[in-house]
Amino acid sequence: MMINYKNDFPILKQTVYGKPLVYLDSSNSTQKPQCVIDTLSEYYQKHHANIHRGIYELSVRATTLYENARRFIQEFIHAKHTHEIVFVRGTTEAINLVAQSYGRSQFKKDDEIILSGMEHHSNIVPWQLIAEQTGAKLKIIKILDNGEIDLAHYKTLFSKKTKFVALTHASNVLGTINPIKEMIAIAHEHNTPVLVDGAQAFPHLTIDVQALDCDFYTFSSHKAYGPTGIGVLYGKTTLLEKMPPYHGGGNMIETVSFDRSTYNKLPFKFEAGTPNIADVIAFHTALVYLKNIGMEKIIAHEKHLLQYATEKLNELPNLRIIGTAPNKLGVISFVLDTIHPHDIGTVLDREGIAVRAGHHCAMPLMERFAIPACVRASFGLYNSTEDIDALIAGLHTAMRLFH
Ligand code: C6P
Repeated sequence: MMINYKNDFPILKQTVYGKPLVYLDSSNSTQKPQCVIDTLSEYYQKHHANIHRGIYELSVRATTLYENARRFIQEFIHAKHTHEIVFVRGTTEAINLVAQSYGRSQFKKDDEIILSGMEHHSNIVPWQLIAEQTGAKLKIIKILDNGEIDLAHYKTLFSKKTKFVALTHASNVLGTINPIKEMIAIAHEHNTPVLVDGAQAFPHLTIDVQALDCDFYTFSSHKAYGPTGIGVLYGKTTLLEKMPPYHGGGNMIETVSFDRSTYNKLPFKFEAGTPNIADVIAFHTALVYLKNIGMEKIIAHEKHLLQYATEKLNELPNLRIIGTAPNKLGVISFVLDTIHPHDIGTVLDREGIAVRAGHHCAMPLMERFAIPACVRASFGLYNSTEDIDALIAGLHTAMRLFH
């Protein structure tokens, strides 16, 4: 069951402060395999030209590579059509696009938007902005003590005014994998569309948007072994079609005159300007890399790491894991005694161990668990049980230093 792909990631071969680098911050951003780095360099050396415009060989080739990536992603998440895959800068932009385009055209005063109490700021603030602009209101699903969503509470939040539900597939702090299929079905009983924030789930689970029946699904390449600056908005055709453009500019139009413009067909209506061509193509390479390993294998590996780390961390006195749901990603957040999470992060850094310490862009969740911050270790396919042993040793050092 154990897999070891560390050698594919050149960055992981370095030392930090004279210690081998132990990278435990994949929920923040994953490292990149050599094949992704090579694709970027090869693209600029051999294939670059602007796309969808040129009639010459290079432009046709770049356009083909870009559109092949879209087709691969469509198949990877089991979307019905390629035009349901819209390239954006990342999850954050995808959610803002839906909030501003769908929300601005559909919400009115006193309409209600349901979010959960475990959302990342990227799935809170865009909805607050559109609520301020339209007079809509937010309703928040409670979180249980073990870090699961309170489904009973969720069901009570629907009313005639409910217009939208936006939920994370998995929490970036608690690791909880939410029962989104069930939650989407409940929302649909109330004729309410659902956006799923897949930033954390996409790189670590198999995603089938048709089986989930979600209306929108969003994710970022950089958390899935691809480059930064690129992400995807999946949307059902019927919804994307009725939404107005988000950005105006080249590529997204059909005709322009000073009286009026008409818009390009999907997905181009939402891809104004020259897109991030190279990173789309390198994201394709990252997904081929994942597919070749096999998502099932990656899932089993990360589950094993989670179990191992949970057992080891629970052996430490005065350590409290935040988020103990039975169904979790390879993400463990914790607080340790009275040692401030930032101090723990600093000590671990000196040992060559990269973790994240802070509020993890989920301040309402920190408040829910009555903590100012926590330390988070998160795993990728390149991690091993030795990395977790190094973390435990680093925590012992922190405990010695601060007592
Ligand atoms: N979470 C973390 O360390 P972007 O930055 O657009 O690629 O992704 C935003 C985002 C949205 N939703 C969830 C659930 C996320 O976890 C993130 C990014 C990182 O947890 C950086 S704050």
